Order: sequence, then structure tokens, then C-alpha cells
Amino acid sequence: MLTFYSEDSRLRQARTELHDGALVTPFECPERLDLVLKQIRQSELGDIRAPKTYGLAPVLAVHDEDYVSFLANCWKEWGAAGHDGEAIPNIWPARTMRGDRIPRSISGQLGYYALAAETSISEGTFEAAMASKDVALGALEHTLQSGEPSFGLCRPPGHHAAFDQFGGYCFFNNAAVAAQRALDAGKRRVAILDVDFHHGNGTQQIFYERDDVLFISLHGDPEVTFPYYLGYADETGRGSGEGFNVNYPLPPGTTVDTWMATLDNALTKIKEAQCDMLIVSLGVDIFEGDPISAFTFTSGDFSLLGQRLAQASLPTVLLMEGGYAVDDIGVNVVNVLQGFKQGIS
Ligand code: OKP
Ligand code: ZN
Repeated sequence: MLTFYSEDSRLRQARTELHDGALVTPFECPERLDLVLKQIRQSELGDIRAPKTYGLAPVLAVHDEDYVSFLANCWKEWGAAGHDGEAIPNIWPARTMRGDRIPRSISGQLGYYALAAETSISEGTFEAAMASKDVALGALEHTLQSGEPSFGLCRPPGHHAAFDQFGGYCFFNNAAVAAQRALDAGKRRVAILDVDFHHGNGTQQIFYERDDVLFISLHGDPEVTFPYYLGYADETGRGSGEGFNVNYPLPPGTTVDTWMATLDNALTKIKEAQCDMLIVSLGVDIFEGDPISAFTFTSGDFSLLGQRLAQASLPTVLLMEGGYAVDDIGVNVVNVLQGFKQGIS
């Protein structure tokens, strides 16, 4: 299985994350890449390739043009406005104010385009986000051409990024960009299966009214877990998208047995919907040692996850999302990929 990876993913080197009432070094850090690359190189998984660049068109197919311009210019404008630190929103068009104005000030724009405050925009963030979607598109292109599975080592992750909002460490929705590209290349219905600990609110929102992308997510119950305001079981899609959005919120501490039984239900739905491609939003923050999550996977359990995913018997692209237990992230990811290889029958 080929891995796609871009050195430019390192261009995001944010120094601040608002966490626990303090600014800390972000959990989503470039060292995550080092550990995954190291384990892939030590394995017999296959080569690591740099993607070509695909430009902005595939991004604009799923994101708002003004949002993309905001991301491209934010760091420069923030500095020009005289701010010293990284760009962090501190006010939003909350429910009692107007949501139909995009203020001229960069501070007002930040709140308009943000869905959370933990994710600072820093120098190089836009460039890293561009690299991350290229990684996803490179992996997709390889799978479309060869039929072989591919792994996109995306960084920053993507699944919280909505049509016109960033947050939860995400800027461009890499899985959504890849799914749309697959449809444009002739696929008829793409399944996006999101196994990250957190609900993929952005992916859900982008495809909520469509039946050509089936979005299925297993995640920590939003009653008690980020992103809190989306990811409930009664969100089933709208209009022609009705029935093509499936959420499985699970309580903190959910056992691997329960999680795997839920995955089987998800895989049944993918089969029933007659999808012709699978994109996996692969967060390994379901690991027992993850510092910001609450599921119970051991490193060994990730092999079983990979095997089960292969049983969908679809052309598959696996895209990196979360995973913050940096010392274990490489082993956990490679276990999924090796399990997938073994599971192909
Ligand atoms: C991104 B992805 C820790 C609380 C959690 C944001 C979580 C983003 C997760 N300060 N805040 O889904 O792994
Ligand atoms: Zn996550």
C-alpha cells in the first residue's frame, strides 16, 4: 500500500492552543508525522510518495470561495492589524446576534469563519492545509488508477472543517475534497466512514443534503464531547440526503467489542447503499492512551480495525485525521494499514 505525504505539511507550526484555560503547545503537532513516517519506513507496507499539486479547484468544489480567501490572507492581515500573537477568535455571530454580516475587521472575520477557539491560525497554516488536501488527492488518484488501497498522511486533519468554517485543528476538509473528486471522476456513490474519536461535523455538513456521499461516523457522544453541537443519532440527512447520514454516538469508555459491533452495522449500511468507493477518516485518537479522548483501543486492536475495513471490498483511501498519543501514533496507524492488507481476500 502506498503512502502519500508532503513535507509542506510541516509548515503549520502553531505555538498556541487554547486548552484548559491556558495557551499550550498544540496537541496537533508536526512530530505526529515523524512517528508515523518512521513506523511506515520500518514496515514492509510500501513506498512513501509526494503528491503532485492540484491547485484550488478541488477545494472550491466543497468550500466557500470567500472562506478560502480568508484562510489565504488571515495571517498577513492579522499581522497588518498589529497583533503579535497567533490569530485566535474571541467573538462569534452567536445566536442572539446577526449571522448575515461578515465584518471588515480581521477579528470579526475570524469569529465568522471559526467554529471553535482552540485552533490558532499561524504563519504557514494555509500552506500546510494546501499540502494536506494534495496528499488526500494524491492518494485518491492512485487508488482510482490502480484499484489498490492508499494511505494519505494528511496534516492538518480535515473532518471538522465545514463549507465555510475552520476549527478542531482542521481547515480544508480533506475527505470531502477527495470524495467530490472521486465523484467527478465517475464514482457514483462514495462512503465516508469516520472512525476518529470526534464527530466529523464538517464532513456531515458538507454532504448533508446529498445522496451521492454516504457519511457514517462512530464517535464520542456529543452530549459530553467536542464538537458538542453536532453528531447526534437523529441527524439522518435532509432532502435527497435523507438516510445518507448516520451517526453512532458512543459513551466515553466504550469497549472495543461494542465499538466493533457498531462498525459492523456501519459496514452493512455501506453495502446496502451500494457505494462504489470508501474513504476512511482515520483518527487513531480512539486509542486508550490518547490525551484528549475517551475510547479504549489498544495498539493491537487497530489491526483488527484494519481487517474489518478491508471486508467492505471497495476501492479504499485511508486519510489521517486525529491521534495525539504521539509516542504510539505510528504503531497504531501502521497496525490499521497492515491489518487492511491482511484483510484483503
Ligand atoms: C480534532 B480531531 C482539548 C479539547 C478538544 C478540540 C478537539 C479537536 C479534535 N483541548 N478540543 O477530531 O482529532
Ligand atoms: Zn479526533
